[in-house]
Amino acid sequence: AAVETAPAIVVGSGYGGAVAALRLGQAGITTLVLEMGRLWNTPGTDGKIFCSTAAPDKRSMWFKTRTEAPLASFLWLDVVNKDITAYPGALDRVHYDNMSVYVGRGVGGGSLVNGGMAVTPLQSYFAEQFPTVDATAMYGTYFPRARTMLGVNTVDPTWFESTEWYQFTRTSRKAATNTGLKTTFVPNVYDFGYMQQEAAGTATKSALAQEVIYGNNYGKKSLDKTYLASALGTGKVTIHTMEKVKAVTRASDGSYVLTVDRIDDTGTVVETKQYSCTYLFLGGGSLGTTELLVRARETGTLPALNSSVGAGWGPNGNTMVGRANHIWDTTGANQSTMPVMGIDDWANTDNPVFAEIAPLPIGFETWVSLYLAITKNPQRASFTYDSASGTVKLGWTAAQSAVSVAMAKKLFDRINSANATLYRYDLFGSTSKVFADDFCYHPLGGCVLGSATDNYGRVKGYSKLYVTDGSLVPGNIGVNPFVTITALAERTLERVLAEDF
Ligand code: FAE
Repeated sequence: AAVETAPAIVVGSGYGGAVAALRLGQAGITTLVLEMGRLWNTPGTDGKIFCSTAAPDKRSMWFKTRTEAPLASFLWLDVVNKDITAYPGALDRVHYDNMSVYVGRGVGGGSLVNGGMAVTPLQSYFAEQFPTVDATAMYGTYFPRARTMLGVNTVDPTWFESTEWYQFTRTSRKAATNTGLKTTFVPNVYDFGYMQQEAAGTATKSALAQEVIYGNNYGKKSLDKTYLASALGTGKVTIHTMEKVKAVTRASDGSYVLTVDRIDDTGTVVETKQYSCTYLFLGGGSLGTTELLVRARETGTLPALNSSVGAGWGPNGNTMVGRANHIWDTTGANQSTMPVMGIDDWANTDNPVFAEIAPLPIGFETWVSLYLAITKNPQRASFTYDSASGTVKLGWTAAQSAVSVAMAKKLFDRINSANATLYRYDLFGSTSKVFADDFCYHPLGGCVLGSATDNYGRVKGYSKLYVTDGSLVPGNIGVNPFVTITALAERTLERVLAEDF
C-alpha cells in the first residue's frame, strides 16, 4: 500500500496530543492526528451522543461485553454493571496484573470521560517533582495559558451552599471540618453557568443527569470543544479516527514510519496503513506512548531509546474509599457528577493526602461519602516487553498499592474517629474491601521528563521525536493531573517550534 506522508504526525488526541496539534497548526505546519477511538459527534437513536452511568449501553466502554464501573457493587449487589455489546465506547479499563487503569478513547482522550477537575499543583511540590523545569515560567506563563485554553471556571459559592446537588459535598466538608482538616474549592472545566440552568430546569441536564465517566452530552468543555476545535480551525490539522498506531520505526532518511491498524465498529482490522513524517509527537497517554516506545526499543525498531523508557510509572497514589454517615447526615438523592471540593492535607508532611470529594450519583439517598484520595505514594513501577506474547506488561505490585491504602487510611481513620462514623464495606465487590486498591484514574510516567526525554520532551537518542502527554510526569503530582499535562505540553511546543523547525 502507498505510504501517506505528512510533515508532522501526532499520535493520540488527549491533552498532550491536542496541544501539539493546535500549536503545530497555528505555526502553519500540516499535521495529521491519529486517534484509535471515534469522533463523538453523532447522536444515537435516543438523540444523545453519550450514555449515562444510570443506563449504560454499547457507547459506554471500549470493546467490553459488560461494563466495568469503578464501584462494583452497592450493598454487595452487582447492581452497577450491565451487559453491553462490544463497541468502540468512550471509556476503557486496561488490565495489568495488579492494577487496572481507566482511560478515555476518542477524539479528546481523557477529557471525554473525566471529572473535569482542573487543579494546579502546589508550586513547591511541582518543583520537587520537576527540579529541572523553571517553575517561575510554569506558574507565570504555562499554567495560566493552559487554564485559559481549557476554559477553567469555579462554582458560585452562594449557589454551592444552597443547592441540593452539592449536599453530598457539604456533608463531607462538615466531617472534614469536625476533624480539623482544611477543605478547598477546586476549579472545573464543566460550565457552572450551564449547571445552574440545569438545576433551574431551563437546560437539558447532563452533570445533573448522572453523566460523566461514559461522557457528558452538555456542559463540559472537553478538548473537542477547545484545543481540538481551534486546531481544526487553523485549516492545517486533520484527524483520522479509529486508527491505532502499532509500531514506529525510522527510515534511512531520518523520517519516522508508522504502521497503523484501521478498525471498524466491531474492532476488526479493515486496513493496515503506513504513514511517514519528519516530526513525530507522541500523545497516546502514559499507557499508549510508553507501550509504543517500549515495544520499539525491545523489538529493535528504535534501538537507541534509553533504559529510562518504560520506567517511573505511578498511579498518582490513587485510592477510592467510602464512609457511612449518620442517618441525619444525608448526602442527597440528587448529586452533580462534577466534584468541586477537596480535603487538602498535603501540607501534613507525615502523611500527605489530597482527597477529592466524589459524588455517588445513583438517584437515591445512600448516606455514603465517597472520596478519590491522591496520596504521596513514592512507589514506582516499570513497563516491560514480553516477547512470548508480544505484549507490554506493567510491574506494579499489590504491596505498592498497600502504601497508598495505608496513607488514605490514616486520614480517613481520623475523620471516622472525629465523627464517630465507619467505612462502607459494600462498594468495591467483596465484603472485606474498604479501599479500592486495584484501579486508578491518573496513570502517570513511563517516559519521564529529563530521563527518557530531555528537559522539553525530546526523546533521547533520536531527533524530531517528542513526548507531550502524561508519561512525562514522574508517577505523582499530588492533584488531578490534566492541567499539569496541558501546561507542560504548552511549554514543550513553544520551545520545539522555536528551535527545531
Ligand atoms: P489521554 O487523555 O489519555 O489521551 C490519549 C489518547 O491517545 C486517547 O484518546 C487514546 O485513545 C489515544 N491513543 C493511545 N494510544 C494510541 C495509539 N497507539 N494509536 C492511536 N491513538 C492512541 O492522555 N484528571 C484531572 O485532571 N481531573 C479530573 O477530574 C480527572 N478525572 C478523571 C476521571 C476519569 C474517569 C478518568 C479515566 C481520568 C480522569 N482524569 C482526571 C485523568 C485525566 O483524564 C488524564 O490524566 C488525561 O486525560 C491524560 O492526558 P494525556 O494527554 O496524557
